[in-house]
Order: sequence, then C-alpha cells, then structure tokens
Amino acid sequence: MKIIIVCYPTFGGSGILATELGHKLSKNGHVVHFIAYEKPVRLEVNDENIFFHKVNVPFYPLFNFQPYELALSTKIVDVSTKNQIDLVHVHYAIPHAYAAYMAQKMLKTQKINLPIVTTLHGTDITLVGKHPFYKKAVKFSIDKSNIVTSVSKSLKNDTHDFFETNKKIKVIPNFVDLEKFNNQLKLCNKVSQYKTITHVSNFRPAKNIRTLIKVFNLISKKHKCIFNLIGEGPELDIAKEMTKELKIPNVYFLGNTNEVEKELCHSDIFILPSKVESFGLAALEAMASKNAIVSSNRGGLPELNLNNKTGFTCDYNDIDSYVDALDKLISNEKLLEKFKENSYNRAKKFNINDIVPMYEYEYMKLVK
Ligand code: GMT
Repeated sequence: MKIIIVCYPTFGGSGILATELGHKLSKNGHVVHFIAYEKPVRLEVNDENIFFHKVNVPFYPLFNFQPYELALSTKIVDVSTKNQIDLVHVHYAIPHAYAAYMAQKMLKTQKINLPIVTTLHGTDITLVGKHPFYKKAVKFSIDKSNIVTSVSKSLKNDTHDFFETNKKIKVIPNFVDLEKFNNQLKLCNKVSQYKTITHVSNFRPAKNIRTLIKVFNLISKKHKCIFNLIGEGPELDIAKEMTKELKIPNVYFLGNTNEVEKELCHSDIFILPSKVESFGLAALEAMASKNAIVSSNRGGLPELNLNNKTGFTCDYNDIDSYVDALDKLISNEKLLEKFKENSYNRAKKFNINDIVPMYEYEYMKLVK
C-alpha cells in the first residue's frame, strides 16, 4: 500500500508512535510518505520506501496566525496525486483530521478517493479538543474520518463522552520495538550501586512536575537514589529551581534524547505522576527496559501499569502514596525484581510485531 502519515514532528508520544509505525510499515513492504512541518525526530529516511514532505507555511503580515491547515491539506493533495496514495493516516486530530477532510474533498473533484484513518492520542481529546472553541470542528473531523482509532479504552470512552458521538472507535494500543530494547538491555552496564528512578516527559503541566519533585525530595531523605529526568518543556525550569531550592541530591536533567532506551536500561523504577495521560508511551518504553512503574491512576495508565503487579498506581496528587510506593520497591529487592520482570512481560503484550498488523487490518478495510 501507499500510505501518507501526518504527525507532529517533535518529542511527544504521538509523533514517536507515528514514526515507529511508518518504519515498521515500510519494513512490511508498504511505501510511506510522512508529512509534517519538520522531519520527525525519530524518522530515518535512508530507506527507499520512506519519504518526507515538509509543510511550508510562508509568512504573510496580514495574518495574525499563519494558515497551517491550508498548507497541510494542499500538501496532502499534492503528495496523493503525485504518488497514487491509497490512504492517509493522521495522528492527533487537531488540526490533522480537519486538514485531511479538506484534502479528501478536494481530491474528490478529481475523482480520487482518499480514505482517512484518524488516530486519537490524548490531549487532542482530553485537553485541547474538548475546548468550546474547537469542539465542533474536532467532532466533525472525527465523525468524517473513515476509520478512527484510539490508543486506550479510556480515551475511547472520553471521546464518546466529550463529543457525544456514536462514531465507532477501534482501540489499538501503543507499541514498542521489543527487539531494540532487548538489544540495549544486553549491552547495558549498570554502574551505580544505588537505585535509579527515571521520569521521561515533555514537562507540560499535565505531567504534574511539581508533585514529582516533591516526591523526589521526600524519598531522597529515606534512600540514596539517582534521579534522572529526560525531556524538555515548559515546566523544566520550575523543576530545576525546585530541585535547587530543596537541595535534592543526585538529580540529573538529561534533556531530550532520541535513544531513550540507552538511559532506561540503567534505571530501576520509572515514575509518571500525570494529571492526564491517555496511554503513557514513555512508561511502556520503561517497561520494555525492565523498570517497575510508579504512576498515577489517570486515563489509560491503569490499562498499562497493573497495580501491585508491574508497579503501583496512585491518586495523581497523593504525594505520600507515591513515596510509599517507591519506598516499598527500594527497600525490598525481591519485590522490585519481581515487578521489573512482570513489567517486562507486560511490555511483550505491546510488541510492534503484534500491534502494527492491527493497523494494517484496518487499512485493508479501506483499500479494495
Ligand atoms: O502531551 C503529551 O504527552 C504528548 C502527546 C502527544 O501528542 O504526543 O501524548 C499523547 O499521546 C501519546 C501517544 O499515544 C500517549 O502515550 C500519551 O499518553 C498522550 N498524552 C496525554 O494524554 C497527556
């Protein structure tokens, strides 16, 4: 098949998932055309089945906001007509599903059929999409997509509730390339004698960073640990300031990385205290790296992190409960090892080789 993938190119679960999907589809023999405003961070174009098309939005002073959707739908039309594309798969509804619908309509005038698959990732529904300024347009583009998928049951339910739509939504969970994580685990040389606790995110308010640092502060008074924070975003500076003010030892801010597996393989426990989280791809990557998980119980997290098995789930702002969970794991080596193993076994259920065929199956329904 010839497939267009539209995604956000930056560090963030939806773009990473879309990129890994495209790589795997190309390995499975499909031709994949990525469209985004920049080359996605994990995209490798040294494969003859993968192409990247940049959306350029020329600056014009009249516009307070430059019309990205127009440029995107034009790009989808151009790439479709030049490459006899079978379908477009957009990741993150806003504004991708809306732009894809416009492209579909334009192509129809040339008697070209371009089916749309829309994958909902989370904040496109739970934070941004349901805002009254966007809601009608988001609902419209969900309803008009030929197939809609969501990354968790929780997100599917939220979509039905928030948008009062009966649209059929197929849950296809996020996935990991287990082989990549396994290879890294084999190479990993664990150096520190102390337990390592890792957090990976885009440091947006939804990630509950202030709570995270307060938890680090309290646990550092009970146990000597290494705290690794990976990623960048709006609350990174707050995290740094709090760490300094509270004088928390051994906190390392490692910035963004394309090779998160190289850090996670040294880690014992992954922590994600999100206020909102539709899936938690970063937690799945940590599970594939044999980390026990301490997370909030919001959104799709309990579907991934099984309480008392792969880790613990806590009320998102219950600092004592996070500290207690970490304390249990750090002070009981046997329990920690068991949870790490359980975590890894759970990650096997989300292996790329099993999940990508679920997308291919949906594509087949649209292409005769
Ligand atoms: O806000 C983010 O965390 C980024 C966002 C994205 O669009 O990249 O992540 C969402 O999609 C990921 C991939 O499906 C999910 O793993 C995240 O849980 C989801 N984030 C939220 O729901 C906050």
